[in-house]
Amino acid sequence: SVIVSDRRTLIVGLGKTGLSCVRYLSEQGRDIAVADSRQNPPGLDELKANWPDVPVHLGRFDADYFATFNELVVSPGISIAEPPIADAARKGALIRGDIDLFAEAADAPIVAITGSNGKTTVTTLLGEMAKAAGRKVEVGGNIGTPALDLLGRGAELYILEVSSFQLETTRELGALAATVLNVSDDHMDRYPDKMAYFQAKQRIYNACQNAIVNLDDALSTPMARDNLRFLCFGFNRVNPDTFSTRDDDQGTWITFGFDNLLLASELKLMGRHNISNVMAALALGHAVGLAMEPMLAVAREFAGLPHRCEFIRQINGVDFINDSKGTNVGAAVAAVESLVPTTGKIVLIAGGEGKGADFRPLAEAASQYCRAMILIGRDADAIDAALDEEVGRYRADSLEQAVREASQLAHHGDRVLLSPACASFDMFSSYSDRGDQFRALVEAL
Ligand code: UMA
Ligand code: ADP
Repeated sequence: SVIVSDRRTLIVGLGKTGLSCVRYLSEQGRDIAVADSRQNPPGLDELKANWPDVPVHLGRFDADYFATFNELVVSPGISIAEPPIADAARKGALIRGDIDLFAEAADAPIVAITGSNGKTTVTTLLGEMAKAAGRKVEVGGNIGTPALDLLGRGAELYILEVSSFQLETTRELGALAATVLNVSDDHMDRYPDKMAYFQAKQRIYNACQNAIVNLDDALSTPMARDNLRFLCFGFNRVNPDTFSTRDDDQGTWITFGFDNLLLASELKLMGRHNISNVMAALALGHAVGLAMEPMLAVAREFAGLPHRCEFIRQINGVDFINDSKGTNVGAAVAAVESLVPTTGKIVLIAGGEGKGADFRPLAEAASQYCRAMILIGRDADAIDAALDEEVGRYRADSLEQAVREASQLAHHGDRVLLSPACASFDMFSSYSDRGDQFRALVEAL
């Protein structure tokens, strides 16, 4: 890339991402400033302590100030449609994000994972597989550690979880292997329509070498396919270059090409969606040359992450399951479908901040599999309105009341599932806070 000596960069946002950009760009000796719309953003103390000379502009974004920069590095929590940012872009400023800076600087191959659901599971699983296969790997991005903070640690391979927000500001990621795991409604409060969300996700394939395509979701397929190699995954599609499944009298096999790799029953992960996640991780790993045996050993041992279809305890024959990370409709539907007990039904606790989603797919799953729904949070009404009449529904003002209600409604053999289909910020500080409170309440029953 060309180093323009008079380039002035405004870092927009002072959360984790903003700070990582300050750290990286100041190391590069670049002329930077920071803006955050909040009066007291989270990274302020650290900025003042370590980079006292970097100018900081707090409070309402000022279009005139933004227009004095020719490059804006925008954090994912801020929409690039915000007028001061859109204006600066119109005047010729380059709008980019931390992943774009990372792609330019990365000194080892990148594996990139996006999708509406399963990102963190696949990213973590693949990270473990790469370690087991003897690679020096750094894992980060949307999963937690900002991508730029992974640089300079001697990685041989980077594995990044990337969100649609991060992809909007990424021009050419140039991944060795990348995937859109699946696409269902999410973040409809940030996008004008589904197409815009889908297009943001598609940018993960820009300048990519190996696309890992989910055959069960057409929206996973790259739109542009020049010089792109395909490796596929999907259920019941045994084929060359495809990770798939095959059923026989021993059960469901996960396959590659025509070979059986392992039985789904050997996995500690629960649910059909996790079989898909395992196939995706194997395909990504294979695309970057990881050996199969260590990958399979990790797949067998991996027990999943907290708050994702996590079993808490059984009380009087009722399982309690924490899926607090089920923060959109697609996730909650997958959790319900995966967890229906053989003899009983599901009592589902859902609700929160709905992000403008269409709840009809959840209503359909509820009609089929749920004994009752307990609705909480800001968008309880929106979910209620989507539900069929015959589905029993109850309102709860607190998670505590919801758990109590659910445990009373559940029959022997049922499962009580917290999979809210919504963000948590109306009642909790985060999805993990919501899940931790749920766990504590269930343990206290
Ligand atoms: N904010 C303001 N004004 C500002 C800047 C930010 O109000 O000027 C608000 C945003 O609206 C948002 C919050 O601050 O509510 C955090 O935004 P941010 O961009 O500063 O976030 P970071 O702390 O940098 O964390 C981001 C990701 N957060 C978001 O995309 C909102 C983290 O993903 C990610 O782990 C981190 O970068 C490192 O890469 C979190 C997330 O919720 C876990 N991601 C969404 C998801 O998974 O659904 C996309
Ligand atoms: P993300 O990082 O994309 O939010 P996670 O791996 O954290 O994904 O999983 C979040 C939730 O999404 C899970 O708790 C589960 O309810 C659902 N989920 C996970 N994988 C899939 C999948 N492949 N398809 C549909 N839903 C999924």
